[in-house]
Amino acid sequence: ISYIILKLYYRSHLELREITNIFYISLTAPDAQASKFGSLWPLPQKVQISEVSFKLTSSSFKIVDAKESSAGPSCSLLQDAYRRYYEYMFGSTKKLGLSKSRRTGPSELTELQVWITSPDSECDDYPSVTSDESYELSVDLPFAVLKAPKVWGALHGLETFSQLLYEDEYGAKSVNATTISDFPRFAHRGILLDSSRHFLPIKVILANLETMAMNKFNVFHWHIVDDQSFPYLSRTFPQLSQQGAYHPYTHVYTPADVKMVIEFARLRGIRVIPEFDTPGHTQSWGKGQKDLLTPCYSGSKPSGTFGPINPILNTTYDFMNQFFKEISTVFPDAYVHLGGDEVDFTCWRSNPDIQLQQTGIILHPKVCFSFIVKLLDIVTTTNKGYMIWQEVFDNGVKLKPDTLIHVWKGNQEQYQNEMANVTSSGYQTLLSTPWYLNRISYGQDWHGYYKADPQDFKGTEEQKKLVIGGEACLWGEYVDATNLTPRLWPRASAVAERLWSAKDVTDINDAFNRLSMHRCRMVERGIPAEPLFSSYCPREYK
Ligand code: CP6
Repeated sequence: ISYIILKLYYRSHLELREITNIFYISLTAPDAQASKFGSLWPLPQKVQISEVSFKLTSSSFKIVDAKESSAGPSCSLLQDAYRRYYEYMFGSTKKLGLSKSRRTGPSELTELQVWITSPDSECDDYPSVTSDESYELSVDLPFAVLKAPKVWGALHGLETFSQLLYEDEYGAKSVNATTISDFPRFAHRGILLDSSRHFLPIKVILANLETMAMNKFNVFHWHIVDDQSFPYLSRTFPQLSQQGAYHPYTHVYTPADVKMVIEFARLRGIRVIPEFDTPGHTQSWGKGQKDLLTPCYSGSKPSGTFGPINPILNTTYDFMNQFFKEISTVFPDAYVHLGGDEVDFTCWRSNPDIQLQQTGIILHPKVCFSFIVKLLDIVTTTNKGYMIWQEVFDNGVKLKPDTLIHVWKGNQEQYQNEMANVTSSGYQTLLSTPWYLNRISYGQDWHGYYKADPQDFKGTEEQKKLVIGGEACLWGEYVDATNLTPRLWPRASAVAERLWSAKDVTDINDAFNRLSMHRCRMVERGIPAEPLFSSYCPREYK
């Protein structure tokens, strides 16, 4: 009986929501909280919002291809996006047939025309680090126009347009006459998720990709395997996940799952870069691949434990060759992340065969070198570029000139020195150190994320140009499907604005006001993003 009562209460609760919707729809945030940029996040490069406002109605409003556009009805990436954004703006899919019969008011905006201006829209391509993400948006009568050279800019422009909508005091959808010209400050704006410490169900990954698009992030760095588990189902080496995943069927990403993630991301202008971290962080690999890991010794006998990948066996490199050949075909992005961080040398040091190869001298970083040099050669033969954690650079490994060095360690002074060193050696770099979102503390820690600037270090203009962006990292030791989304959002949104908006967008009060509204928007769109501070959202009900 109590179960039935609970169920009834839950239903009446839902109905109440409908009722309160009618009466309280006009609640808006107090004026003192308003930014002159409304709820735009991340802030576009150039924005002009006028006082003139137009109404929009779900029955009349349409998103259409401009006549001159190089992408038409056959571009499903855009058609999909129109549907998505129509739903975000009006709460449901358009009912066909209604639009023609209704008369429209004098100051009603009825159309957003999307115009891809370059002859090649790139509709069927994958996004890359050189993709043109710029767009221009003009909201005016008789229709709004979104111009972009490529579909990637159009996707961002649709998000921006949807952020311009607000409800007037009667709850009617409105938009002000606006001109926006926008492009990203950095080309690489990423989120790292870790699916090894906890398995992340596909739907959590997809919800995260959807939220990334709302924040104009464009790289999903998939730290897919690590010591704790190996959920990647390899066609070539199925025993890796068979033995190394938390569960061989339920806690794996099948080829179909991976394809789905990559396509879902592509439709949102997001690249998927997988990380297969070696030679350390590979305990789970050892379960399904015999002799891959180094046997550790205690004195003259094997201790039964294993260390990093065994760098002195030819079989190691045969395996690596086949494995990365597969990875290069499964993941279409031009880059893979090869890790190389936190290699523990004690096991290598204990192993007599490795000692022998070193002729007794303690040169264990050299062993690591030789492994990484060989791995880099292998990956180069698959025609991929690579990213690596900063340790590989710190150890002086010779790298291809197009290698991306991912900085993750140290305090502010240390990471700024690292950025200076990496760029003075001519390498491109990405920053993550100030954006370890897995670290939590009481209070508004997003302030720190917001203030960090990846180009703040001592160096020439040339060096600053080598900084191609950064990534917010959410390592998985304390995160699974239950808490991932609220822990990531809206804290990662602070990083999103730092990487997209102009360098001088630093007003923390204005940011707070816009981000509070942006967070409410994410909640309204079904993303359980946590609050920034004591507050309420205009459309939340008991
Ligand atoms: N796993 C791997 C990790 C971390 C790294 N690599 C890590 C280190 C320190 C913190 C958080 C995460 N868990 N493979 C470092 C790049 Cl605070």
